[in-house]
Amino acid sequence: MIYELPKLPYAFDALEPHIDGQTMQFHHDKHHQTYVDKLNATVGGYTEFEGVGIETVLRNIKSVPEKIRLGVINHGGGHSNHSMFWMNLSPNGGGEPGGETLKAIKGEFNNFPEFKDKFTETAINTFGSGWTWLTVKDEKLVISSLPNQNSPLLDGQEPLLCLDLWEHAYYLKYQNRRAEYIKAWWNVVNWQNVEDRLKTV
Ligand code: MN3
Repeated sequence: MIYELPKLPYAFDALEPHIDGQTMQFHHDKHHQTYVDKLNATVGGYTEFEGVGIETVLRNIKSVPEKIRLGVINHGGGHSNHSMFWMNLSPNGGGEPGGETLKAIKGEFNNFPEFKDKFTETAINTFGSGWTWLTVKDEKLVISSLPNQNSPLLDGQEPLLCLDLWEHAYYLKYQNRRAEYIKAWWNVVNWQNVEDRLKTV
């Protein structure tokens, strides 16, 4: 087994009432675990993956054997995206960022409310299953949605903040009310984690 499910850095119900404990438990223990299991099944027998983090693999997707490349994009993307999603959230999250993050947001989107509106609108308008991302691309902040489990790392972008828009991320509590889930998610965004990521780009 090359890849492992990371532990959640907080209790399942720590993000309530914004994201409920049952959703978190299924999402982490079942959905994320399945991506890890399928990724391990995909790369099983390929020794070149041993000791190589999934982010590094995705950044160098062209060197992954063609036969398993799509499996690595889907399941490796799922593993990488969810690992980041948990760290992007915190029971002490929400509010507005400071530091370099705020500076970068102001530089690209004028101010935090405009950034928040644009990210929210992009998320609401995402069709089907996918994620909305804040990334650094060519030294600029970019908001975009990507389908399925496609990682921005595949495209040379460095992700700072991600929002899972698959129905499994919100359906138990919010059913079809995706916009309500998106609105609630802002209350648990871990801006310190975003700041830490920005500093390593
Ligand atoms: Mn998910």
